[in-house]
Amino acid sequence: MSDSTYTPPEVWTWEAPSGGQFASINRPISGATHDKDLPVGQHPFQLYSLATPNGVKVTVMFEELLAAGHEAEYDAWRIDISEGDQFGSGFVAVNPNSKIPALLDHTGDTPLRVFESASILMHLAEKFGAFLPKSGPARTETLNWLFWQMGSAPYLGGGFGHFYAYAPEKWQYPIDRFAMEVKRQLDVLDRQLAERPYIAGDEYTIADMAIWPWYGQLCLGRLYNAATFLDVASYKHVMAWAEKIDARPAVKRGRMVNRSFGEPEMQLRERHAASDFDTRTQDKIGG
Ligand SMILES: N[C@@H](CCC(=O)N[C@@H](CS)C(=O)NCC(=O)O)C(=O)O
Repeated sequence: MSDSTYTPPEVWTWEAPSGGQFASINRPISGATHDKDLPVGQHPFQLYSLATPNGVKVTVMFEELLAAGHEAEYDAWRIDISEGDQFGSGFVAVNPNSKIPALLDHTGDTPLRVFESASILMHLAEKFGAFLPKSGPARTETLNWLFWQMGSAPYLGGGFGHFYAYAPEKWQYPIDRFAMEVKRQLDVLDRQLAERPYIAGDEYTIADMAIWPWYGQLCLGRLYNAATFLDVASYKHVMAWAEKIDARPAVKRGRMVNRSFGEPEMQLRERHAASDFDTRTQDKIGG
């Protein structure tokens, strides 16, 4: 537990859990804690994930690829990070960093592991020639924003979200620090979106798919219950873009995959076929 009188020891040691949501899964070491193989389904792409913003990036990409007519059928298996599934030996073999999302691509001679959500988005975009311009300034600008997201969102999630919503107490110093940074980032996006319909230009790309689950859903009031606190309504261009992307059918489906919270009709805990959206949501199968 930290307070203003805390003096860091010379060498940090791992003591009692620090409290707050997710304290039980935080560890200072990497690697597997238990033996557990991953399930493998029938499709070329095996996704191991959860419907957090980082997970939603990839399920939206798969659903957009399928909607555009690409042969991107996939099995999506739910990794329950609150239960420590990310520390099973099979998962660690696919992502040594023990974070969702992780993908096994079985389309080649040997299964190829792909981890880090931006790496997965790029891998799929290049494989199918979709949602990433092939060359030139438009490609560079798309990658600029894709990597902007990867560098920026930890301030939103691990910084602001952690201290505003999950920490065991409310401390003004970290909340001020990260609220200021998140508002600055929203302003960056707002100025960019004032000039163009999508984040990297005229086309909907993997940059939108990476940024929307975080900043779009924050503006739609779905993250940390912080929309009023951050006055998201004042970022009018981000707001309009967030609503436009939210209205895409593939985005709605992508949000449902590997989801185990919220309205039962929005929860498709595992996805193995397109028909699962009609027949296997939690309101239909219960349990
Ligand atoms: N930079 C990674 C971040 C992934 C990440 O932080 N995933 C979280 C869920 S959103 C996770 O798996 N957390 C489990 C843990 O920290 O043990 C990516 O974009 O793929």
